[in-house]
Amino acid sequence: VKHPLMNTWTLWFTKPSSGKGDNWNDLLKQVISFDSVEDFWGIYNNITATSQLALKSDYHLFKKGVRPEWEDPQNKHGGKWAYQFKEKKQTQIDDLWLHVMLAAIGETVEDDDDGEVMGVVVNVRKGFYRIGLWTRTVGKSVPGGGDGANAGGKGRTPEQGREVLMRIGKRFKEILDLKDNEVVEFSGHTDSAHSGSTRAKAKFTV
Ligand code: M7G
Repeated sequence: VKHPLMNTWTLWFTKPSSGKGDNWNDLLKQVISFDSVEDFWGIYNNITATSQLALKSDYHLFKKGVRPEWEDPQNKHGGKWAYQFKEKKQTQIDDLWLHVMLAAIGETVEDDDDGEVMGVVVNVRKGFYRIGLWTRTVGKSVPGGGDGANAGGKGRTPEQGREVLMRIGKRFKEILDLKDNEVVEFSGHTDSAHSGSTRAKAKFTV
């Protein structure tokens, strides 16, 4: 008997660019989808550990039906919490990323009706790893919010929206096992898209 997850999740991989001609879409590949604890472990045990990936690789674990891109309709009003691990502690990053994935698929980052968590990401970069958690909103209500898992932001006041987002940020920080003085930053995807990079100005911090 398999233990079902609350959602079906899809693993994506960004392969490192081989040259100047590559664009984001050529590099981003869907790997596999799963909806049980057992299938997650089967996949996890058979893919390359983050610490063994080449520079500029990413893993993305997103709810099925959501592309791990700013442009996806379900992400375009959203943002992400992120932290950069500057010292490359290779053994640590594998544990951290595993914990983040388990928190995502085990739905322990948000409350049942938040509908905010879209997915989690790990980036392998020169000099650091970055782990991010993508949310549906930037802490205010969004147009066209649906039901159930799609209800993120619906009917919330700005204060409530902010609270949900901050709570998620705090839990994410705990999952990453960070100290009080290690700051996790939230930024909206529109800012990232405009600046052409993830290094957009942080809106909130925890
Ligand atoms: P990054 O991987 O988020 O951070 O973005 P980095 O700057 O530390 O490497 C790197 C680049 O990948 C961006 O400047 C974009 O060219 C591209 N990129 C990343 N994301 C998440 C997206 C996306 O969602 N959509 C598009 N079109 N490009 C993206």
